Amino acid sequence: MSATMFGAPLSLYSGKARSYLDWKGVDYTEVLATPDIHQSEIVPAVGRPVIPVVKLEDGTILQDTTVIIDHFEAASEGPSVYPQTPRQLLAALLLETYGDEWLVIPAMHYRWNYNEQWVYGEFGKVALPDGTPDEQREAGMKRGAAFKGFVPVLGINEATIPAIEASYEALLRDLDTHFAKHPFLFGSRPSIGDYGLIGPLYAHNYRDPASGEIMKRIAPRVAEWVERMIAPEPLSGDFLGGDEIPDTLVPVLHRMMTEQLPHLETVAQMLGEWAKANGPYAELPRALGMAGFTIEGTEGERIAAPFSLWMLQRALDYLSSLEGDDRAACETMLHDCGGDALIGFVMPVRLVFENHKLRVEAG
Ligand SMILES: N[C@@H](CCC(=O)N[C@@H](CS)C(=O)NCC(=O)O)C(=O)O
Repeated sequence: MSATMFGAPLSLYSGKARSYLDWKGVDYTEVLATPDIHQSEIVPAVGRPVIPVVKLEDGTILQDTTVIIDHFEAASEGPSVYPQTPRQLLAALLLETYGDEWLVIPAMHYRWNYNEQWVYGEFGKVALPDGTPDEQREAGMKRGAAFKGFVPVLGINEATIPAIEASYEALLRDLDTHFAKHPFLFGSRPSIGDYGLIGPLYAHNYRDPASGEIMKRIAPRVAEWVERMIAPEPLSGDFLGGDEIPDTLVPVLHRMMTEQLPHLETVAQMLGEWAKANGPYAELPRALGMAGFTIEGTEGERIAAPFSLWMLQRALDYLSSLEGDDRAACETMLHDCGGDALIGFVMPVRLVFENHKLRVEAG
């Protein structure tokens, strides 16, 4: 018996987990996360209908792609998706946070504003795998409505759409330049940063037809990277020597520091206030309210997700574990990509993600 992944073709985070498991050579079977599977397997174990979920041979349930990846990284001594050198590891952790928690904005924008009718059919294939296309479409519209509801709370609206598109297209061009020189972010091996980016850039922005057309037109080499990511040669490749951060990644990191980091600073402030009011033992809500952001000079507001700070905390913990030359090298890298605010970034409280729940660490 092998591990099972409950997922779906149209799901952002399923795409992230699947491409990792395939590169890692994990023996697993993917099972479509139908409503029956949610009811019998996922909700009883995780507490809510969410994918992807991995069920190990001994019945252990893993949820959250980062938890899934870390489980299989710890379980084997083979090649790792975590670079072993300071700048590459820090940059990779940051880019995982950027892909997972920020690029969901262009992913959801292009899905719902360019592919809405098509994607209802895709939701229907998961909700009612044996239904006729008409039945699937109807079921898909019901299921899809919940996801469409995320569009405005992610800050996607008439006022912000031009900026979201300008930023996304610039990102595609920057990545296209990068992938002209390197197969993956840090060389010939995919890193945890590549897995962060693949979620939005595969399931939504490559696989959704109208979005895929945009990617292939503006950035054909990004589409080729997606194709390498989803059909990998297991355990292959190496990270660049000398802890090199390719120059071509600086604009990508810079975009993260300009857009996502100031938003996360606001979320951190809100978390501090929430923790004062609620104490360490309360379970955190998925959103602490709405928090501002600026993309390409346009202001918007999106939900303030404390989970994004849990992701960032991983990078901050790594940075604060460093001393001497390693720390200096990372600080110079952050400075060069506009990330000075990360050097002094103080989490108001520590976050713990345990038993599928996010909470404030006591003490
Ligand atoms: N951070 C999580 C996110 C999982 C997630 O949000 N999955 C989406 C589908 S791609 C989902 O099931 N959303 C429904 C929900 O969370 O209510 C991960 O990395 O696994």
